[in-house]
Amino acid sequence: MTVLEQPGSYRPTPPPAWRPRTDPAPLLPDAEPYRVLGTEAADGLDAGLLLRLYGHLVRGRRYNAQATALTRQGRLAVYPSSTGQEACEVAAALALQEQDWLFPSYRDTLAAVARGLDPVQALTLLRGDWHTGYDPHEHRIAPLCTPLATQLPHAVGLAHAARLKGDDVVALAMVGDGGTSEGDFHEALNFAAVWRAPVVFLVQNNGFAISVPLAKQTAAPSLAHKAVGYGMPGRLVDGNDAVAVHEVLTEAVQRAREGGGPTLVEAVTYRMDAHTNADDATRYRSDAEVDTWRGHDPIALLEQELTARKLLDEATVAAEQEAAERMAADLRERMNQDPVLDPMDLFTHVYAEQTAQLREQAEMLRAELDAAAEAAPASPEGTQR
Ligand SMILES: Cc1ncc(C[n+]2csc(CCOP(=O)(O)OP(=O)(O)O)c2C)c(N)n1
Repeated sequence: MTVLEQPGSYRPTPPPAWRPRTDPAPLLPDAEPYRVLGTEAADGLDAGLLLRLYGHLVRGRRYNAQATALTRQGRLAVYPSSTGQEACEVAAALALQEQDWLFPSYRDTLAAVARGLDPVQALTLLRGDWHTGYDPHEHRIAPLCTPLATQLPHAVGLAHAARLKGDDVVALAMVGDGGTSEGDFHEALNFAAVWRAPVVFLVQNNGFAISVPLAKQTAAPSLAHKAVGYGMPGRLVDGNDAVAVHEVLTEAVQRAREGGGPTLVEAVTYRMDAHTNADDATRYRSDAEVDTWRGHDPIALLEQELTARKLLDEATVAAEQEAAERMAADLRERMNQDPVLDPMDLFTHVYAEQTAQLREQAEMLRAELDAAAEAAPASPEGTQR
């Protein structure tokens, strides 16, 4: 007699004993973002580190202001400012060792510059040029990535490959809160955790993905909580506290280097400027909200700590401001020079061996350029724009 013929007597066999494969408790982020400045944790901090961070933050803010001004002068096509987020940018760069790799998004110019990239080269792409503008291998900085979150699987791939080769390399990948909704975010974190790849994911939660606020982006308790689903630790940090971000990232990088696997860090911060110069932020957020964040400014927080510890005097502030002005003047001057570009360059790096179709297109362009050069009076400057 079957079970169906005896409905009242059916007793399901209990499932095999189940327990989580990983204890989720140690992976959970703290309830509150981790802070150092203005707390007891700041006692005994290395003065050299504080002053180094301060100098980078001051120059970084000036860089954002100058690059934004260059968009108004038509020298840059677009600039996504990281004003308000400088602590994340600088700490990300300083947490890495020389042999490590940085995978930035379009907003992370400052991180690239803090890692040593020429400030002009960092703006080449945003100037409307067709290529990255720098050699990614020279400073181990991947191209500033515009398609959201695609830099994350690249970072995981590089880190995993480095480990297979036995190279001591950690990859730090930066992404915005909006980018966490992309499939690439999921694929990168899942692969990284399964393979224990030496990667650190830094999410800068700056409140918005253009006009979309975080509440419409995710229903998760925090973005750091997402880490638990992949089996890696999630850390929540005050993204405007440069020392806290530096400490958390340095720990995560160290953990990755020692074979401990990836970490997801959510830095809670705020984008003080509009999404880019092409955006009007007043259409989706209030001045009062922006003012609240002005009271938690990353540079002011560090200045307060330095002043309280008598590490900052007027002369030091003036010297840092002067250094920032010199950097801005140099940036202005070099960005105001017209680059001389060869349109034929378009074909140079597409394939190692050019296809017949590309060869045909290149010949067509060559002929058009030659015809245009014959028709117009010769220009010694070459092609300008
Ligand atoms: C795959 C992809 N989809 C859409 C866009 C258009 N886009 C550019 S920026 C942006 C918002 C991203 O916000 P977030 O990830 O929070 O980073 P933030 O700009 O705040 O630094 C969107 C949707 C894009 N660049 N790539």
